[in-house]
Amino acid sequence: MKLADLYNYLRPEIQKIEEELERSVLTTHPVLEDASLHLLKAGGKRIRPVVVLLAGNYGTYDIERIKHIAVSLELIHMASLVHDDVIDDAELRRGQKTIKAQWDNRVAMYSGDYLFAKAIEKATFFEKPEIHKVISNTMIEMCIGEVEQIRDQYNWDQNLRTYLRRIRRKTAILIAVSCELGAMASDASKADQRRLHAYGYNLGMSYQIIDDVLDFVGTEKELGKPAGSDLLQGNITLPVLYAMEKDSSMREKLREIFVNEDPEEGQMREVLQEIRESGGMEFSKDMSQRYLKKAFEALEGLPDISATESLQSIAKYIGKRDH
Ligand code: 2DE
Ligand code: MG
Ligand code: MG
Ligand code: MG
Repeated sequence: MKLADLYNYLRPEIQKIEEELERSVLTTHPVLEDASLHLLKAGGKRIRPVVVLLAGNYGTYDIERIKHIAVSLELIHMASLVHDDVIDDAELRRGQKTIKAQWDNRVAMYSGDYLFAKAIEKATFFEKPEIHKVISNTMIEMCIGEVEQIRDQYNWDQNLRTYLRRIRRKTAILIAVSCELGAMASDASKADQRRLHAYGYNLGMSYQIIDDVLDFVGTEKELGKPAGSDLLQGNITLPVLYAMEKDSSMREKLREIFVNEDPEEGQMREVLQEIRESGGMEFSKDMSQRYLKKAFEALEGLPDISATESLQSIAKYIGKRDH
């Protein structure tokens, strides 16, 4: 099954989530509503709600029950992006202007808070205390991830472990719990909840590593921002770590050109090219594929139902993603 087929087959459910999302951001305040709708209408793959719905099939499937989890997790994701774009000073998101660019940082901070509040409102429908606990922990981990990313900016001496820990917090955990909670709310077995968590975690890791590769090899049009933005902002991702590990003069070179955190354009272009040619792209893609393989393996113990096939399709799509 292809990803488009998967979305087609889930169409009525996705439609329902879409309507719930739209309903939940409506408010009497025009700016908060416009800003939230602006991000919502910019689209997105809705991976988190989709995996919540799929995971619901491993227990007693009830869309009326799990839709609240799907919507809440997507709202948390959206809120985190609105705040992230303030921190990263980003102009574009999903091919549209970010809230901070269209309005300003203050509107973005409060729109983000507003989306969080709406996510919490949905939580009133969650029946199990365990679900609240998992979500709170996830949000805490995401905050830690962002704070550590700031701490590690321009730190040319960091290692693979700090990188993996960072991407686990900023991306993988939310996808992992989306899978897990869909199953938990549907009373799936503990073993299946664990398998789905492992699937989501490995899928998220694989996804973020590819995202970090694409930041080097994608075109400005595909990325919606200039290539090399991560490095320019001092965010050290896997290809850079590899290039520095392979040739320590690269580490010194980066230290030098980023001495004032503002590299000269020509030097930046040169170093980007060197990283592209370092073997770091191949190494990173390879590591991404290894996580993907683990995601497939996590699915092995699950029953042979169409949801399992759909989760495989999502993993296949992530493996082929090139922009
Ligand atoms: C995106 O990372 C960051 C996602 C996590 C944001 C978390 C925040 C903490 P990127 P892109 C802001 C607050 C959130 C809570 C409490 C849930 O690498 O390239 O900047 O998409 O991603 O901008
Ligand atoms: Mg960002
Ligand atoms: Mg960021
Ligand atoms: Mg990125």
